[in-house]
Amino acid sequence: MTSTQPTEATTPVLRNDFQRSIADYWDREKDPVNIRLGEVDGIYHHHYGIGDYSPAVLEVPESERDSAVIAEMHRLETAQAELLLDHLGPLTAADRVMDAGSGRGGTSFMTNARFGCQVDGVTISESQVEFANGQAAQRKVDDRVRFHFRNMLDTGFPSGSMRAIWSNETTMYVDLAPLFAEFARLLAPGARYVCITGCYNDLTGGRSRAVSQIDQHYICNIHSRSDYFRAMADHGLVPIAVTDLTAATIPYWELREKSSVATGIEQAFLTSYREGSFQYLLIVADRVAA
Ligand code: GPP
Ligand code: MG
Repeated sequence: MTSTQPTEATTPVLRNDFQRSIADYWDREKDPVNIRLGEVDGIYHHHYGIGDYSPAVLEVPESERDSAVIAEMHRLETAQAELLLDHLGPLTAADRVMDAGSGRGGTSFMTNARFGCQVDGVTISESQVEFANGQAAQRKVDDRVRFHFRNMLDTGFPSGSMRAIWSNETTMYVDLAPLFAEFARLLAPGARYVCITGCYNDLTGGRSRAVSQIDQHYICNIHSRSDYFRAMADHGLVPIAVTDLTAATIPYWELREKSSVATGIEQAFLTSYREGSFQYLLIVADRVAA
């Protein structure tokens, strides 16, 4: 059986000022759009939603409308994570998987609940590590679900130890070549990588104004669609399914724009998705031995 503890990574967790600024952002982050949604059922997400919202939530009496909208947004975010999980398996309790950029742990807990597998989440935010490990203890799964202050570019986990890896809206924080090199090292032959991401559309050219606004808002660097497939091909990650979720995520942003927890970035997402300069993709790939 492989060790559950990371071995020593070869570099410091935070490698440069850019990574320190990202860690600082997430260490401080306590936005109601994430906290209030998480409080609905104790699953805290750091990603967006898919599927149609029920228009009825906008018609409930005013005193309860805010809570109804929050619960509906949370339902759409959970539906997004469920779709990601649909592509991770089959997994068993004997398997070990990694959440690359694990946030407050939402997708990790859902994965453990569905498959019983061991989950290691990595994030460069120490506050997120502390929060998510607290959640694991509270949920009594801390023997199976663990969060680590680790850099997903250099996790320190043993080679070939992971049966699956996912990144749920985190790849825009790193360069894809070193990221997929690390994933290829960690994944056993035939193991699965699932990526949900926003990427800019090569067909419409470079970064649109709205895409640049999203980059600035989150201090990230959104990659192009072609960047993903080139970097995957270069690192033995062979796509088996690609789903364009752009149309499916627009309703989430329309509801979020009307909600009390809107953050101001909603228009940039709606504009870029509607004009076609930005795409919300699910990419499923298998690790093929080099
Ligand atoms: C959402 O996290 C995801 C990111 C910050 C990465 C950017 C994603 C893209 C698809 C471009 P969140 O749930 O913490 O964001 P928010 O606080 O806006 O809800
Ligand atoms: Mg959010």
